[in-house]
Amino acid sequence: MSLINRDTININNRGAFILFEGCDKAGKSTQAKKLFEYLKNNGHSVELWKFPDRKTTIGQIINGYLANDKELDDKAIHLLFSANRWECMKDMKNLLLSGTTLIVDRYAYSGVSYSVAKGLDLDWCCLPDRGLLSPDIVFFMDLTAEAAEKRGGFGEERYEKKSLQEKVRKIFYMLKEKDNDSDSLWKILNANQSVEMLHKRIVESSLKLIEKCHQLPLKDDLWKATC
Ligand code: NYM
Ligand code: MG
Repeated sequence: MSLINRDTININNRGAFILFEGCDKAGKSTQAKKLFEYLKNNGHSVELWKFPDRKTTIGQIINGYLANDKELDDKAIHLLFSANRWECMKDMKNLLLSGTTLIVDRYAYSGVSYSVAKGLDLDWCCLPDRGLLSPDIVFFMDLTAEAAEKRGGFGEERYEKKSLQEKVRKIFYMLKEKDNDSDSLWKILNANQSVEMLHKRIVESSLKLIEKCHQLPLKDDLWKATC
């Protein structure tokens, strides 16, 4: 009997789902881009994604909201952020299964952290994202709100206020606990280090992860065990 069934063919050599999370101005986009360039230049099949994806129809509404051009109910905007992820799931899944590594700048953890910081219920906020693809690693770029405030551009968009960012940071930590992080999914990085030092650490972990993911099934079970 052949030991290779359809599932093993599907999971063989899949790409890794590498997620960057954190508060505003923590350096996520800088590190995500540097990792993307590194992997691309070293022969990996890799794509860089960012949420919210402001290019889609839903993303344009989100963009208007973040730019303070549009007012929306807190629950309505929460659901739109989630829908903006769901509309990308099929493409993300196909890319991962075809062997492309995805570097993703923000995801459902941001979705819940910002909405709960505004006062919405944690369980209610997690539910719409339940069953999304699960990341293989979460690089959490950790920065205090005081340090973020000193970085360029802080305060331009909705949510970029010190008091809200402090709450958001605490909720990220709550979500880490909620993940019952037995597989060391989360890597907490002190975002107040030099860009190059952080990059080196991120590259090391990512290369190991990409190797490991070749043998692992892809999971669409985000928060299924916890909510
Ligand atoms: N944000 C992002 C949310 O409130 N919910 C979400 O689901 C996501 C993905 O959008 N302040 C917030 C966090 C940010 C803002 O993201 C825009 P960025 O990465 O700063 O462009
Ligand atoms: Mg921002």
